[in-house]
Amino acid sequence: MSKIQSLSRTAAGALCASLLLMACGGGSNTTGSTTGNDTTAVAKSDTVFIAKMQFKPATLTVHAGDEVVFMNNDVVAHDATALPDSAWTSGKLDPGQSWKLVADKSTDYFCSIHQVMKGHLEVQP
Ligand SMILES: [Cu+2]
Repeated sequence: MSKIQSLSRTAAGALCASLLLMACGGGSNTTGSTTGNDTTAVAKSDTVFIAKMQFKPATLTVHAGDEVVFMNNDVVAHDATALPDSAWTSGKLDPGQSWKLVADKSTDYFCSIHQVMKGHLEVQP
């Protein structure tokens, strides 16, 4: 069992490495011919993991329009709810569930189920 796992991990690592190489190759081929600002318009996706009664990272910095995924990796249900006015909420996320938010403006947030759990989303223009 452990042998199979380490084999597949190696395969995944090799795949990642070759993808990285391809990405690098593509980038260097096109750098001279495309306008330099293209990448700033591409929305990214970042993830806040929920585990052991904490949001990780506790402060996440993104750009407006980026996607923020809240992923519950804990063994109990949580949510993510904007403070102080509940401008948005994930609703209850059971273990293994996730929820996506498109970042709009900076805000504190918390878990309304466990109100000591707090996080901050820093949104840059
Ligand atoms: Cu919670």
